[in-house]
Amino acid sequence: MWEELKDISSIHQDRKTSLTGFTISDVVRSGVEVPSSSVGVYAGDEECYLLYRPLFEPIIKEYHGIDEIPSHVSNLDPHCLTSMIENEAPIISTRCRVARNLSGYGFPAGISGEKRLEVESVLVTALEALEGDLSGHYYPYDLLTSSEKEELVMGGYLFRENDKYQAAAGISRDWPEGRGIFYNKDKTFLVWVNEEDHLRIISMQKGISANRNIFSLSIQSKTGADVKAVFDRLCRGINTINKAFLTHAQTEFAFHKHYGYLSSCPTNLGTGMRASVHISVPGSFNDVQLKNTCRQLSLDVRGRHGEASEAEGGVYDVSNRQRLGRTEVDLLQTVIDGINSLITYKT
Ligand code: ADP
Ligand code: DAR
Repeated sequence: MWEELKDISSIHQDRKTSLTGFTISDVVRSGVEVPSSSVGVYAGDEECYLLYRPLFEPIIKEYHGIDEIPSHVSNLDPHCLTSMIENEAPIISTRCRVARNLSGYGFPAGISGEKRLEVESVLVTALEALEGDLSGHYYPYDLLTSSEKEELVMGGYLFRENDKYQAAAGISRDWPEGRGIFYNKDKTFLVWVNEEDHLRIISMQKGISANRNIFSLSIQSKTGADVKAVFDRLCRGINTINKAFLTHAQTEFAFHKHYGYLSSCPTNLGTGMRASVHISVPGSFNDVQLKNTCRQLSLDVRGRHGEASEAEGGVYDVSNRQRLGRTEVDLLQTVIDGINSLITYKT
């Protein structure tokens, strides 16, 4: 990869983006400094995707499994879902999140400390305008106690500190200034502020009891991961926050007609959406079998505690891998249909 990059780098070595002065070396720094990177590049601002297009586009096509860069189309209408996850699926919890950045500001890898605090202020104003089941409070990260952080992280609600990829990319500069989390009283609607992206807008809720595995046909209780309710809450949150930006800050989500909603990492372009279920899988279904089957179903498998974690107690995080080239409804339908296929699988 680096050999191929050197040619691109020599062409672009004197280039800098206008807003943050991000160079191609800045873009690839994380991948160069952390060899375990699977992607290794981050954008410091919107212009990176255009100025360093020869670098980004092959990565984008490969990750999202597309041959051509599309014109992005969004569908945030839960009524367009055509099916639900079967009741017998042992879903412990359901989560749907999108990555978003504010247009006109450097992304976390390139933003200045002063502008990061300005982004936090704009976001908090918008979040305070949320009403009904979306209303909640903003908690600046540096005001959370260690035990509060631990409880929120272990509950799956809060980002982890010391991400080596983000540190190498410059995303963690001035940590924890300007970072924080917003959530409603039930912790079913949450917003991460100034972590990997300016916003991670999250809707999540516990599913049914986990005391059944993926193959048990004895339905001990009426079940069902209410994916539609989780998605509906997310869509209302996205739309409300974007309207608040337009009203209070005369800005909106960073967007490109082909790349969709622009994110720090190219894996989160397009919809920026990862829809995941935590599902209980018995020991007889080993890691390799599960990951191979999920790959065939266009699904990604993570551990119970997030991207870099392993399964715990037979619980896996299964979600859509693709984020660009299909709508939010289509990607969510892929997860629903994939889980319904998975629960019919016999080892
Ligand atoms: P992201 O989803 O934002 O890309 P991660 O995969 O690291 O990042 O997940 C972030 C946090 O969300 C982790 O603590 C993870 O355990 C939690 N999480 C993800 N999906 C679910 C889910 N379906 N139910 C409960 N918690 C979840
Ligand atoms: N760890 C980085 C990013 C991969 C995608 N995950 C994100 N963006 N959180 C890597 O290059 O492996």
